[in-house]
Amino acid sequence: MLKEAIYHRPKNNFAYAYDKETVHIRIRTKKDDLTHVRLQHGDPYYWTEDGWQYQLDDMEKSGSDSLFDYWFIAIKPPHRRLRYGFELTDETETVYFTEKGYFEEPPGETNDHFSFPFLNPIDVFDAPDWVRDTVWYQIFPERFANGDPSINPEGVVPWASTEPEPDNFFGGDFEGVIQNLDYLVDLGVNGIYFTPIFKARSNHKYDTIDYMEIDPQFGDKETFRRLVKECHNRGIRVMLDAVFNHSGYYFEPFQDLLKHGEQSKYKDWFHVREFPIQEEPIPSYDTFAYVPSMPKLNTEHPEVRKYLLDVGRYWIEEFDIDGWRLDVANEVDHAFWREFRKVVKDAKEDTYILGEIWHDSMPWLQGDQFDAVMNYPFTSGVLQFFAEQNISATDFSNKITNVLQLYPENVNEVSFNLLDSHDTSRILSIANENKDVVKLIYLFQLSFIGTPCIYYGDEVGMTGLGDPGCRKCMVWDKEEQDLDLFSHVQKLLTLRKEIPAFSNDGAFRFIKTDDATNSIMYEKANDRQKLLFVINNSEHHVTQGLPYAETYQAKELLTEEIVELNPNENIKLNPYEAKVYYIQ
Ligand code: ARE
Repeated sequence: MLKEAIYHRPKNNFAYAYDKETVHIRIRTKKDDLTHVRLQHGDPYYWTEDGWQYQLDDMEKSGSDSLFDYWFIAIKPPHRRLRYGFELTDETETVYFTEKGYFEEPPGETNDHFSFPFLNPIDVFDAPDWVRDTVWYQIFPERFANGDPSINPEGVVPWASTEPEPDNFFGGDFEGVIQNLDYLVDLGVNGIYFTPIFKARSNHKYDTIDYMEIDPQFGDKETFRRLVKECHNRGIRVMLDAVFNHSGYYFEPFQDLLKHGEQSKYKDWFHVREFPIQEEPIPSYDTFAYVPSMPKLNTEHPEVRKYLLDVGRYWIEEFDIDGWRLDVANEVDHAFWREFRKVVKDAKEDTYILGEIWHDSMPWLQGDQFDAVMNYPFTSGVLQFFAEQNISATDFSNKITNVLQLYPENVNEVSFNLLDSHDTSRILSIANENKDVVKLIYLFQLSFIGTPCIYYGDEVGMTGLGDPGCRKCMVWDKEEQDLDLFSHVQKLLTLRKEIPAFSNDGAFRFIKTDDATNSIMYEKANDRQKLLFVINNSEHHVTQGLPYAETYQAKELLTEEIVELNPNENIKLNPYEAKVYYIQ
């Protein structure tokens, strides 16, 4: 037994409250090392003359990656307290593992065990219920639709007349979004994430001038109010982008600082390292990256905190928005986010808080800060396997397993799973414009655990490399839209809505990964439904044996054919073909 590989730590992704009565326990061991793992657990205070009273229950191997196996069990401790240890068995020995190390016999002293002291309901990670059933659509407002040319910004160029540049304008606005909401309903999404809409100079609006004002090129507050209402009338939630890490150059307090230097009353609103202020060669104040026009805000300063918290509350209370996406969330202090959570949940209990973090985000996902993060680790696994075709099927399953083990299950169920965004190349371009591959990617994304997001225009086959190439004007001309891709996404969204096991009510499990054929098989299942996904991510014809010993009737959901799944017959797949069997 390789003890050095064994890892467990309470109160994070290895031991957490799943709901008000259930604790999930996981342990990591070396891959293929152990044959059996049991959890020894009991109430710390339940003693009789025979000593501590505990139970031993089997843990299930819930997944593996390239180095490790992960074991899982759900426990409902009757008095919400838990003391526990692990019984670990390999081919040659059984040992007991607790907070104090390894023992040959189960330790009788509960002091030695791991402790989950008490399941306090207020500490349970609790994202709004509606999020689990949400499919997001990301809109970059300058580029979605120009519905009111009378408010075009200066120097606007005709829609799609040229490539997007870092500083050109096409005049997208709220009216344009309102006019096209039925298109989104038809597609089947039910949440919109808007990149920033507040007053700013640039076309992307990440350089805020005034957080309490709508940028006039998008409309006014009345138009925005109408936009939110029209969305809500159609069952669509609205999430805005909060750029609280930094302000824009023309934000009044920063202008005051530039003007009055050390004498400015806003001196401490920012992080000035040295006066006089200079922008070159690198700014003498902290910024987003080294961008001088994005001075970092001092969120520890009480006035800054108050101002930004008021912003967080204002757009909820006055306009009824449903969520905040937090820009550069990991560079802002945790204390601020804890307060932010209180304020926005107080304004509306089921507000969704999504942090923009590209890395491991467990410290923000403990229930006291964010409800989710943008799941870029998911993105990178999907892109590498499907779009870039530079990792094997096994590497892919290792990566995805890793993503699932990184966070608690209740966190995974609301994780924001994106394929691309306004910061990256578009999915079709990353996939070398191979539409069949993109169809497989949508199948995987839309059948996975979490809440998927579609970047505007991807569904009709838009392309574009990087920022600003990915920010082209939305294609509205039906002749230029890829309607076949649109129908594919639409169909998957319908399946996600109609079959609970397709979405978050089905547990995800890889069944097989075949490196020789570059194909994968996974299952989504709950007590009532079972779905088998078979995906051929290669340019060859592929056959795969079934993972079942019995014969089943099934409906293939993409073709709607009724078929018999016979263990003696192979499944045949064309190049880049997928099959989804709904097993009866
Ligand atoms: C502009 C130009 C770029 C140029 C950049 C730097 O367009 O071509 O490279 O300036 O001078 C906004 C605009 C951008 C603009 C930028 C600066 O949308 O167009 O870029 O402002 O003016 C990291 C951060 C993450 C951040 C990304 C971009 O961690 O928070 O970088 N994303 C948000 C928004 C952006 C926005 C800003 C932040 C600033 O989503 O749209 O940019 O408000 C790795 C790292 C990540 C890194 C990621 C991407 O994986 O681990 O930490 O994210 O790559 O670089």
